[in-house]
Amino acid sequence: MKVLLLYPSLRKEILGYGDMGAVGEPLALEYLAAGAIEDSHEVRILDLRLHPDDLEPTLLSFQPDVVGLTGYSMHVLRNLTTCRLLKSLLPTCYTVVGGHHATLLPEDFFVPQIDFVVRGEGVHPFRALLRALEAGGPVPPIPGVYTRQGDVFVDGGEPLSPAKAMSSWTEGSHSPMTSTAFPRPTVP
Ligand code: B12
Repeated sequence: MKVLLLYPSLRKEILGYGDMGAVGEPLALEYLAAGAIEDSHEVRILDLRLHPDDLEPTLLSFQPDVVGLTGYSMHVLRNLTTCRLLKSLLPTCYTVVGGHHATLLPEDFFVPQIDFVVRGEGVHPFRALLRALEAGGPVPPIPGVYTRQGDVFVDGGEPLSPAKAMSSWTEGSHSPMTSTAFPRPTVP
């Protein structure tokens, strides 16, 4: 199958320093690609932070069967818009979202333009999903994967590795989401 993996771009809409202020290689997508290539899928990664204008041309020239999107919480709205555009251009292409926000709040992606939401570790469920899609017929329950069936998303079971382990606060992480890590200063 032809698989396109997308890292979203926000330009300077959310972070003042923009996409290029703190850019790392799209490691999650590289892991997913490595797994999919093992199963002989044709895979491309498009990092929209570096190539913000290439989405439509790539969709139209590559004609992927499956598009996988990663993202943090700040990327949710952009990923929803991207999937809507994608479905309007390629109605039969499957859309899969994963990453930090999909792990924390998968229900934010329970919308018609998204077909699968992956929680937690992604390589094994993504491989299993691609195999199932390639085989055709209904997708069996896959741990960590929510599958859209009409208007509802069906839970394939707990992820193989605990989703919480990916998001819980640990000393040394750089962006705490809890108020205990950086307590508010008391105002005299
Ligand atoms: C390295 C890192 C960075 C690096 C590199 C980031 C980059 N863009 O490449 C730097 C230092 C630059 C960085 C910056 C920021 N970061 Co940062 N960062 C991390 C860190 C420590 C590891 C992320 C990583 O590379 N993991 C390795 C990859 C392989 O794992 P993964 O992304 O989780 O992917 C796996 C699964 O999620 C899943 N998956 C992921 N995508 C997809 C897609 C599909 C289709 C599927 C099926 C599966 C799937 O499969 C993958 C393999 O198992 C995490 C904390 C953590 N411990 O995870 C925070 C973290 C992701 N960062 C966070 C934040 C907030 C930021 C900043 C916004 C901070 C800021 N205020 O500036 C910036 C954003 C920069 C930017 N422009 O994008 C938050 C996100 C919170 C959230 N709710 O979204 C985290 C979770 C830290 C935290 N606990 O708060 N970051």
